[in-house]
Amino acid sequence: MTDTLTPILTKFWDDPQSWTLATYEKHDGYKALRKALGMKPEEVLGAVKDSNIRGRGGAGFPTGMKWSFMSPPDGGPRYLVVNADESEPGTCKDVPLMMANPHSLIEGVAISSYAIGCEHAFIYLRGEVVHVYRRLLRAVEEARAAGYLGDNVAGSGVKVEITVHAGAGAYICGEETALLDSLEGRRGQPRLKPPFPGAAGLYARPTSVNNVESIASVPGIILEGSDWFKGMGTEKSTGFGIFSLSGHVTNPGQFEAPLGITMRELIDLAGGMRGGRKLKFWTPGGSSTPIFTEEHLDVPLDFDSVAAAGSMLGTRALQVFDETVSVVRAVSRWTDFYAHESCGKCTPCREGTWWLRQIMTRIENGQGTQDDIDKLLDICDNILGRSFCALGDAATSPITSAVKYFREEFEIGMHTPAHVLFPPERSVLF
Ligand code: L3W
Ligand code: SF4
Repeated sequence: MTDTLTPILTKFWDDPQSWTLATYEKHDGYKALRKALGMKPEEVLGAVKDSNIRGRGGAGFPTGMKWSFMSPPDGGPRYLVVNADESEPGTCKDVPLMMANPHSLIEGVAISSYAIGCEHAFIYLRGEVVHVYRRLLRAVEEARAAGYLGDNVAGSGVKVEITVHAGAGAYICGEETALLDSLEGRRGQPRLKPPFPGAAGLYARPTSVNNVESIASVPGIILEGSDWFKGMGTEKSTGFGIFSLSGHVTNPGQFEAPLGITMRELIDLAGGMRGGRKLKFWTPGGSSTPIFTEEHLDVPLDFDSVAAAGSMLGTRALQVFDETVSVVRAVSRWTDFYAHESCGKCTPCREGTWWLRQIMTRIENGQGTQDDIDKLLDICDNILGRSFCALGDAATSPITSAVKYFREEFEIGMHTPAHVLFPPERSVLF
């Protein structure tokens, strides 16, 4: 760890039994909950709003604002749903956080529920991560036995229960309204918005859907104060975040740092490029965000700077690809993924991703035709902004950005297969 890093949520991941209540309490765990219960719910909400924390699940919508958009209490139930369906290719921050430090999420859920008047919160987990499901169930049991959950949280008379629910493993269930449908027991497909979940969400009741890392950051904001949080990051992207670095770096992993750190700094922290090879391209926020190249290494990784440079910060899933990788093959794999995960509800995405896959496979195999690049871009144009949810748009991002930076490689794909140009045995990935 260097001075550039801000280990907060990751602070004691290396402790033995870091996931237990005893370890969490040793590191001031649940102190923030006691402090929050001594405040009025609107004061807790005010502190989160004042911190300017923006959602850590990809879109960067301000968390406090989302909470204050919920319909006013009417005596009926209100829900907090934690989106723990981490499925964006390259994203690996919520799963390690829930494994190593599940109580930070549970304490965050208890405080956030108190702030928005929710007595029953849900954690919706992607179905494949059975080990995380078990860990969360155990941690919720521990917290309940210690009086941090239940009918009388920490003796305050406040009620907060948590249900941990495992989905069935569909990428679309990370879209907040598809997640709610799935949680209600239906096939997960996006709902029309508005109404936003804040007005009519789970069981048509006011609901806030927030990412794991957003909620796990709340105890720190309450305990240390919103100025402490705003002291990190940039003016419009406050605080810290977990950056997951994967691919061709010497030491891949999770790096918790202030928003605004650059990819150049992060690659240095990860021990540089593996084998001293040259960087070819990288994703700032998973495969759903337009790719970047070497020219973007000094772009501050905050929401606005990344957007100004033509991509999205997304989930800070930084996938690094060196010069041995075929960009066509990498994009082709991502296109397979989107075609497979398209829920089929709307035509541009359902049909368009199928066509993108046909063309990408042709080009990858060196069997592209002269007008295939134009066709790819034309199909992307017909998906982007015309799909029902963000998945359709996301499917176009790797293609349009890869053609922008590496058009030549697509042109070579008219006659030379990617595996000839970039033999897979030279590269661990792809
Ligand atoms: C009330 C309004 N609420 C917006 C709420 C809305 C939602 C949040 C953000 O997509 C992105 C996507 C992926 N009144 C509101 C309002 N809200 N206006 O704010 O909404 P939105 O529509 O900007 O985004 P989204 O539909 O939540 C998320 C990108 O993130 N992404 C992430 C992918 C995968 C993961 C994962 O695996 N963990 O997150 C990657 O880049 O492409 O653009 O809550 O209700 N007027
Ligand atoms: Fe389903 Fe794709 Fe349409 Fe989203 S864009 S609703 S995933 S078909």
